Amino acid sequence: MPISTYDDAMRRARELAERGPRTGENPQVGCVLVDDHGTIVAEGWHRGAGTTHAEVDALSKVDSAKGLTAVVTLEPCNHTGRTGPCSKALIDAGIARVVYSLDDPGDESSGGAESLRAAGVDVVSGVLSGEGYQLVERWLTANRLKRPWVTAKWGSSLDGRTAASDGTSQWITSAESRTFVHLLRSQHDTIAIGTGTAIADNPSLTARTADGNLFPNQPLAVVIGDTPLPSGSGLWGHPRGVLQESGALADILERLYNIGIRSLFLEGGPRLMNSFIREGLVDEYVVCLAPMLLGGEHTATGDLGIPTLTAARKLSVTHTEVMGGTLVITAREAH
Ligand code: AOF
Ligand code: ZN
Repeated sequence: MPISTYDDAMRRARELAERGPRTGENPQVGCVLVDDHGTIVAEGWHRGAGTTHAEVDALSKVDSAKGLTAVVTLEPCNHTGRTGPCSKALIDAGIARVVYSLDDPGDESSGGAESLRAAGVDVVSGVLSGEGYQLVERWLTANRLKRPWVTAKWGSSLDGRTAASDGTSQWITSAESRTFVHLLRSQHDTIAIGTGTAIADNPSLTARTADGNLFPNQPLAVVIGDTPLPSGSGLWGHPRGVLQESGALADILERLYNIGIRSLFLEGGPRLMNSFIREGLVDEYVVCLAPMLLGGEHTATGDLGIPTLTAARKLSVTHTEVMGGTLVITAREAH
């Protein structure tokens, strides 16, 4: 069958993958088993670290998988982690062909395609890989850089101020854009702020819906800086807990990666924001611009160490949306 025959099955596998959690140590993965006519006979998906992988989930739905094709969004793993190797499960089940989208980048988990081929299974890779990339981009980036994906967010006036001269800042951006920010919080493993901000604002750092309820997924609160968090801080009551970190940012991010953190939502203040940007540790910016002017010295970022225009950090915009009058811009470093 031509490779394009599997496009619909791959799209379905991706839909199934999206049912899994967007946060956590493992990627979202979906799998469908198709027969010789291209008809889907079983579906599976991964429900997060520690649970069954997508392929094994799909295999569990059929009495016999002999001669079937497995269409998977990620190369089947080849290692025994918290669960056994999917390559072996597929071989043992008598799967005739495996069609997948993206290679597994893991040092231990990769190599599934080779094992499958060695066992006589027909393997096709790269099917709809462009579209599939978006789904696991954060996870792939984190794996490659061995640090969490970092989304930096700030809300400011049109002239880039995050507070008025007297420090008042609640609220500059619209309620609608703030609700969106809470959704983004719930889609990250951690929220990070500087100690100064933690002390000055006493924020809750929880992810809440518009009516004030907690999202099922709460990011871990991370406070970065040398000053200890005061005993009266509301963060001690954070539902996921609070972690205090100090030292070089690269080391902090490495430690977070090593405890399974794959994404971090950075919320300021300006000094911490500066350090992340200067060190090239931001993967995505979400900037909420409110239609007001504040002037003054409370700028979103301070000196970024850019001496001249040609050295500017150039960004490219990936999305814009007006939410309750506030312009929300999503941008990436241009490469
Ligand atoms: C697959 N199918 O559904 C997923 C895969 O600790 P474990 O056993 O859960 O293994 C985690 C690794 O397995 C993860 O880092 C990634 O490389 C791969 N994820 N592989 O074949 C799946 N979730
Ligand atoms: Zn697996």
